[in-house]
Amino acid sequence: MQKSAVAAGAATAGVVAASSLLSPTKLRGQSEGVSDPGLAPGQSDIDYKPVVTPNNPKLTWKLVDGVKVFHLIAEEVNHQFAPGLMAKCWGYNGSVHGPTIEAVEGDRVRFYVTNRLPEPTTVHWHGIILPNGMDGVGGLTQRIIQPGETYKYEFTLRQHGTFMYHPHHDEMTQMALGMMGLFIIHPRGIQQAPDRDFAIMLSEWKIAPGTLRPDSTEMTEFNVLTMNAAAYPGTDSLVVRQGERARIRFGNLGAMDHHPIHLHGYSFRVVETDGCQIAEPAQQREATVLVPAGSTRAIEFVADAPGDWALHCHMTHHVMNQMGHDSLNLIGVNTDKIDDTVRSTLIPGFMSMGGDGMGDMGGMGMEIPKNSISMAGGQGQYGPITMGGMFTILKVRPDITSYDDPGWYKHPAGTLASLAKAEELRRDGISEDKASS
Ligand SMILES: [Cu+2]
Repeated sequence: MQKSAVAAGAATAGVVAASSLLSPTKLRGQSEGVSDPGLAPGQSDIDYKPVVTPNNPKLTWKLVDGVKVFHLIAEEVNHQFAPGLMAKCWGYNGSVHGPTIEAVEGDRVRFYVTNRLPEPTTVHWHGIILPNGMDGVGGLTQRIIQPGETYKYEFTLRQHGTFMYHPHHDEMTQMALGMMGLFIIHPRGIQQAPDRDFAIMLSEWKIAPGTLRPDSTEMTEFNVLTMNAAAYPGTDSLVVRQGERARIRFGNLGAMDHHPIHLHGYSFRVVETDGCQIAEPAQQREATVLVPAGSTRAIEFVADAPGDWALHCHMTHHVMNQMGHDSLNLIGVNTDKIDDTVRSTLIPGFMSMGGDGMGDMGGMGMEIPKNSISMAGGQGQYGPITMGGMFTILKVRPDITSYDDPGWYKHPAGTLASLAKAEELRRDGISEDKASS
């Protein structure tokens, strides 16, 4: 494709279609990869507004003869999911997940991939329109990259949206150990860009309490659920100034689960599925967006309501950390005798948990195995927050001058749930003795 033809396509692309640089009648072939030089490299804050990836770095690049050149190094990484939980994972460039790749529609990109793992790997560019031989499927479209080797991928970006990258060799092992990343392609021009643009990769892990290796053979019992490889309270908040237009992109490369991601306080529009923009009349308004395995979704909303708004997976076991899994069901059980017996015969100081529910476990500071995190999250301004894992906080504030974490929201008088006063109960005819009065 000639540069002028690409430019003409880009000028009319707008928000219409992800594959806007492709003529619908043009057949895509193997030659396009080498004959398509792309456009002039897109520049930050001129051609695009950078995305924010909480808890995760960006992949840097350099310009060589008009091509953006990136270098991914697949390697073992000691990764912290939250304070108190480390694991030996596999990632890229010292990061788990891999750094976010960010580029612009029309860019020509070249990726060098160096394999420092003990086994072969490849990189697949998930959702991206490219020549077949650049698709990164070991055995099918390329030879696998042996330990110590460096491979080269090169193509021109012909779409914009939210995409991903991951190995396509020994996927079960390599992705369970953390090898995945976001690949954001911006449209050319910042006119349409939201004020705040966040991107979050969802994933799931099995890390037995006290161990250091994620278990890649696990099929169902995942006990560390993450956003950008962080489990709450390790997740960074998403900070937005009141009134700004915000976009949040989600990708899901977890092994087995789909994640219904719920945002409190807002109804948002689902604006993108798998890197394809949805025309405005067809955008669904929702409060929960399902992000299936192997998919991306993007939502947008005007952040008109100030506050600390929970943003989390609505699978209740996906907002639990390690110690909430595989425990005994003691709901309704009087555990006094069990505790006495265990203390006197087995473990001095033993205390069973869960007879009255599990909410206490967030705040008890009970002793847990080395290198593990308690089932529930952190401490909020009003007490323990009993969610961990795939949970973070959207912090919307008026008149902030920086996007540093602003701390807890100060609730204006009369806008905070509080203990009912006796005169209020009397006034409204509420009897605490008779539930059905
Ligand atoms: Cu989930």
